[in-house]
Amino acid sequence: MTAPIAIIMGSQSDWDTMRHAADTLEALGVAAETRIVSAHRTPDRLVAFAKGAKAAGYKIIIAGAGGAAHLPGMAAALTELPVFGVPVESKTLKGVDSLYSIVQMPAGIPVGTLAIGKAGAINAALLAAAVLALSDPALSDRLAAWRKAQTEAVAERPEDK
Ligand code: RP5
Repeated sequence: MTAPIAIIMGSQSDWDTMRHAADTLEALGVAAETRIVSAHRTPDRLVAFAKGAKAAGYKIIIAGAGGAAHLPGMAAALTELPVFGVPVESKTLKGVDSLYSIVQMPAGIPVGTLAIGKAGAINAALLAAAVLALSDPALSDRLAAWRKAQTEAVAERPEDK
C-alpha cells in the first residue's frame, strides 16, 4: 500500500531540513515516502510524480525547496492533492526568497505555506497528520498524545544550563 504522505524536495541539500518532517511523521506512526524531485533539474520527474500522485494513493504532498522554490507550486498545479510547502533556508537570502517563491501563489492553485526551515518542516508534518486524523481516530489519539507530551515538556521556570 502506498504511504499516505509524500515528502518531496528539490535537492539532496534540502534533506537536512525535510528530515524533520519525516521524523515527525514517524513519531506519529504515519508512513511517508521521500523523494528528490527538482522543478528545474528534473522537470520530467516532477510532472510524472505530481500527475501520478493521486492515482498512486498519496493523500497529501509535503514539498520543500529553497531559493527559486518552484517545486511546491508546480506540484500543486499538476495535482488536486493538498500540497504543503516548506521554504528551505537558502544561504544567500536566508530563505526569504524561498518563502516568497512558495507563498505568493495566484488564486486558484493553493499551496499551504509553512514557516522557513525546521519549524516549517515539523509543522507541515503535524498539519498533514491533523488532516489525516480527521478520518483516522487512532491517529487522532496519537496526535493528541504528542501534543500533550509537548505541553508537559515545557518547564515552569528557566534554568541555567
Ligand atoms: C533548490 O535549489 C533546492 O530546493 C535547494 O534548496 C536549492 C539548492 O540546491 P543545491 O544546489 O544545493 O542542489 O532547487
